[in-house]
Amino acid sequence: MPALQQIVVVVPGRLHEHAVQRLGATFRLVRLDKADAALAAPEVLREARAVAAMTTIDAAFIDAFSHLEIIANFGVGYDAVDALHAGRNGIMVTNTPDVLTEEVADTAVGLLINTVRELPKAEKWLRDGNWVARGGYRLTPGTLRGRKAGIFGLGRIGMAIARRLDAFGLPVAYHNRRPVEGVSYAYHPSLVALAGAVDTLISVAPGGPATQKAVNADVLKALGPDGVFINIGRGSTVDEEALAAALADGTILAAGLDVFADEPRVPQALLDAENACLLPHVGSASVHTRRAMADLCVDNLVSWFAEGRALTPVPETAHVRKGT
Ligand code: NAP
Ligand code: 8YV
Repeated sequence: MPALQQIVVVVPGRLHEHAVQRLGATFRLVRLDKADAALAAPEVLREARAVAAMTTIDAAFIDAFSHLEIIANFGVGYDAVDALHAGRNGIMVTNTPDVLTEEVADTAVGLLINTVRELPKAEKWLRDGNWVARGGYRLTPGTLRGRKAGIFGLGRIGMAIARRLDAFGLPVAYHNRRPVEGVSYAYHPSLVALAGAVDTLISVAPGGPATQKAVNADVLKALGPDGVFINIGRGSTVDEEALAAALADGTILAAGLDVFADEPRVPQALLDAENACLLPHVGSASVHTRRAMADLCVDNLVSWFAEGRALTPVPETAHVRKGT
């Protein structure tokens, strides 16, 4: 496709290698160390028509380009991209939904079981020689049996988690801004009401101003002393100080966290919490799923420039149409 080969696509920061290879083979690829317009040559700022990224793309970076048409985000969560600003300026933003849904739901349920049944600690017990020297690992205070699950963010991934919990025999309730049509799970109009009605809260809500520190001290108190909190969504949705305090003083039983507010930095108080199971943001991190995300990220750009339409626009830019 020679026409595509003349289109300048900027990749700031790191990106999945398969995406980089496809972009290089299809477009005129320009790499920047990070999303800082000062690092780009003036002709790149003038000529670039697309950005593909898995890093923060703010309004200043967007505004630095004079002919930018589309930003392809690697990841379904696009809270790091100023999509509202892009949409207001007629710039399309795409993300990578669906292709990671089942993988992330698998991870969420794995994290829940690890948290409640302490499987990583039990394995460490064996590897450290304690099984021989001291006997079996302790009976876990936590169990999935008899639990009631609440999902904060019953969207694509939330539904996939709910289906898995159905199979585990756990009743499911949820909180979104509005009830989901055609779903029989109990709806709670506030997060604190949901937390009060369940003992297992799973957050898979997007990041951003509307969900900033939504899981706060009140929510954790409502969850109660047998409460388990799982976060597979975004770290910014949690008041991490309140969570560490709740874990330390028994306000809740345990937490399983795949995401943190300031990744890759994890607060010391959470690292110190014996009753927290911590993962380094691996929800979608299999070779299979990351490659599918890379393909969808690039396919959005190919479709935009070859067919004139994005495959998976984010809601804030769904109105944006390709000019001539
Ligand atoms: P989705 O289909 O858009 O679902 C998001 C859900 O959150 C929707 O049901 C939405 O319902 C609800 N929601 C949004 N804003 C809300 C608010 N202010 N208050 C209450 N509910 C709200 O997205 P998805 O594909 O399931 O992905 C969800 C999130 O998971 C992503 O945004 C990303 O942050 C995270 N994620 C993490 C990993 C990982 O590796 N850990 C991987 C993939 C995704 P309403 O619009 O009706 O409120
Ligand atoms: C990715 C994610 O690992 O899709 C998302 O929203 O959080 C993960 O699947 C991440 O976006 C890539 O850095």
